[in-house]
Amino acid sequence: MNNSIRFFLPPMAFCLKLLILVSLALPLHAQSIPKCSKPIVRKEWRTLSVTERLSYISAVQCLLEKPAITPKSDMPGATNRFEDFLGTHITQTEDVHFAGVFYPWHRLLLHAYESELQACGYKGAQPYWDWTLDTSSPEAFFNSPIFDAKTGFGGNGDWIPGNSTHPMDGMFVTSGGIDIPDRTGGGCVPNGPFKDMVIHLGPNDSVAYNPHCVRRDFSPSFFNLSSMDNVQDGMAATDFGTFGRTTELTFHGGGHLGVGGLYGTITDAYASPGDPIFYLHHANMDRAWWSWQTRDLKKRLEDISGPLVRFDYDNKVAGNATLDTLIHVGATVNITTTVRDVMNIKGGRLCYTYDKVY
Ligand SMILES: *[C@@H]1O[C@H](CO)[C@@H](O)[C@H](O)[C@H]1NC(C)=O
Ligand SMILES: *[C@@H]1O[C@H](CO)[C@@H](O)[C@H](O)[C@H]1NC(C)=O
Ligand SMILES: *[C@@H]1O[C@H](CO)[C@@H](O)[C@H](O)[C@H]1NC(C)=O
Ligand SMILES: *[C@@H]1O[C@H](CO)[C@@H](O)[C@H](O)[C@H]1NC(C)=O
Ligand SMILES: *[C@@H]1O[C@H](CO)[C@@H](O)[C@H](O)[C@H]1NC(C)=O
Ligand SMILES: [Cu+2]
Repeated sequence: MNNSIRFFLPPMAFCLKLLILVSLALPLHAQSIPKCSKPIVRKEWRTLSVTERLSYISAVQCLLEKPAITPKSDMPGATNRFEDFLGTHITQTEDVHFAGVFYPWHRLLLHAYESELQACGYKGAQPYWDWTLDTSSPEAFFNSPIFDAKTGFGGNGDWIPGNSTHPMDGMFVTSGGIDIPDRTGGGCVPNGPFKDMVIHLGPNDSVAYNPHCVRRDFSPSFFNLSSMDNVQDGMAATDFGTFGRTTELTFHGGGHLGVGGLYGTITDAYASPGDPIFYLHHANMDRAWWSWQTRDLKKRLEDISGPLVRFDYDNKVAGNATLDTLIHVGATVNITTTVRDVMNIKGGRLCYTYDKVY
């Protein structure tokens, strides 16, 4: 040590200062990533108190009453804040399904929706619907607390005849041509806080102004795709590509086709977020992904793949999604970020967790 340094710092103090500098440097570095010390906890719908359930429902109704932010020139039909989210799903459907960003994109959408509910005074976290609690029988499914007429989202629609090749006059087949032999409904939401709820975008990929009711068409055998067997099968996947590709068809399909059948809103590949249940279904999708991630967290916080172009699993058209692939949710929140930014639900822009994992 030379004399000039010794002049300012006696040797002992110099060592101390080094120690302080080193110990400061570590937390400073960590601080550059926003800290998530108190994640909000997402819980299963039926485990919320009645008051909590009603406050969630009120917040959704608040979104339905707030004016849309999306410009009419982009989306002539978008009429309220709830439909800003519906619209961003409609316009991006073909980029974010059967593609690598399927799970990350929906994680971002759910986070944005959850924040918007909180801006409406909701104090909790986005609840999820664990379908595996309801697949044991058709009765269990029909009587799920999620469909409760007072403390839930209302039940099945009235019976409307028809099939995929011969729908009833004036009815739009939302299932994309899939026939649903054991469907049971098709009518508008018959009861509960969302009775006869009207959306103004859709069906299918239309963002024109088209008021129509939200429909349900319960189909027990399709709902069974969301069974615990299929969840366990997904959990057994050893890489994200297999996990994503398999489960988008199995338990993801179960929630959509089981509740939406042939005519229902949530069956619609584009306009499914027109049914408020969509967000509880997709919260459980996100929980399934997180459950899978936590089984080998260090590795799976970075494991992403799957085609950039939908259905291009053999990469004939383009490559795979990576951590640097951009995802976007607009216009309500207008977030553009990378897949990397949503890999960890307790880091980056996200700060939530689940009370239970699979
Ligand atoms: C799902 O399948 C099981 C086994 O076949 C059956 O017992 C059960 O009733 C089915 N559940 C529904 C909702 O149809
Ligand atoms: C659909 O309905 C039409 C008219 O009732 C019937 O002729 C046809 O066989 C049905 N198709 C299927 C696949 O059930
Ligand atoms: C839904 O929209 C897609 C994309 O424009 C189109 O290919 C498909 O034919 C539409 N489906 C129906 C039933 O109109
Ligand atoms: C894309 O990801 C899949 C797994 O999802 C993998 O099998 C395939 O090799 C990857 N393709 C490229 C070009 O990296
Ligand atoms: C969204 O944000 C981007 C910049 O991040 C901006 O260019 C764009 O105009 C914004 N869009 C809307 C609808 O606000
Ligand atoms: Cu979707």
